Amino acid sequence: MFGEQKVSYSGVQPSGNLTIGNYLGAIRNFAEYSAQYKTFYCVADEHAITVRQVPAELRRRTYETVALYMACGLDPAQNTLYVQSMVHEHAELAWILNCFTMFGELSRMTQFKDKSARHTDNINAGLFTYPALMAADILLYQTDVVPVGIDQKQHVELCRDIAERINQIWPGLFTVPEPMIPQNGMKIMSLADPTRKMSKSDENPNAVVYILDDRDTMIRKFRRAVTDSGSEVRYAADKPGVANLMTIYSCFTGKSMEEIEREFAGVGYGEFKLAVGEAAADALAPVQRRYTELMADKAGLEAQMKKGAEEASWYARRTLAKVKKKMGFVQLS
Ligand code: AQP
Repeated sequence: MFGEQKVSYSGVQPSGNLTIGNYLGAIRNFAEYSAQYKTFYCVADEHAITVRQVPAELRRRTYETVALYMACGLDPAQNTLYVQSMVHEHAELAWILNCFTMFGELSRMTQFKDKSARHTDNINAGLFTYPALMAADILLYQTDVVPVGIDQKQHVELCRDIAERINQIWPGLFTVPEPMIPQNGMKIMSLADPTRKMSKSDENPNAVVYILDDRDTMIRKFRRAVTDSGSEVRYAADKPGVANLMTIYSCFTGKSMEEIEREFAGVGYGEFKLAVGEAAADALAPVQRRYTELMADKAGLEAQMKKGAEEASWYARRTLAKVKKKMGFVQLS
């Protein structure tokens, strides 16, 4: 809560090309919140370097992510859209929050366990303390709600614990945020292994559908998606591959699971997978067209980044100044 205004905050890492998981679990829901909240959306480039990045690619994907946010319907006049590394208060508050975050808490984070298992050659301290930076992102803006996919719920819960711990010492210093998780699309799974989350950094490109994949590529990937034994299109726990495809189809068409089961009763998986691919391609075509227009205007994107960073800094500075004063840091007038 900033003054009288309720705040919504979320971010996406430019750590790879954005997937339909990022889209359905997070970005496509973002635009609607600006009616109700003061909204902040960040391109989390500082989070991205917890895994080794190629600098030129990180830079390119930062532009692309800003353009994709806008192509997915985020109007910069109504939402503060900015790049994390352009607002230095994030890194500063993260250090302070590190000093209020326990080793045991960080050790329990499933994302740390997953990513340290996947990147055994680079289990760096930033990967471990990632949730303290994420808490800083959220708490800097006195955030009330954090729209995220279910994979990020554990980090938002830790952020709440950190805020409450600090508020016990200095009551009211931080707003304690709530995660806001969409009912449908909360976790889109890999097309190659439906027991694993679809992730933009997955090394198998056939496991992942990117927002910017062309129509033929999308359809080909869905056609190859792992399904289960049998041939019935039915939503069930013992059919994780089909259930995942049904979730994707439902998100893109708005149809319920019962409607989908009826629509594909008696037809094989082949026809169903083709329909999922076509629905995804149809829904994403306008986003792709708008994205191409936005990317053609690099100066326009940079102007947007500058405006967003200035807006975000105004809020971030105020919270950080209050926190530093409470910490006992000398503040010169
Ligand atoms: N598969 C998913 N289903 C639903 N929501 C998802 N999100 C990510 N994957 C899925 C949501 O997208 C938002 C941005 O995520 P992020 O970029 O901050 O990081 P992440 O959750 O770690 O996403 P990735 O794609 O898995 O990135 P990498 O591979 O770099 O780790 C978040 O709201 C997230 O919940």
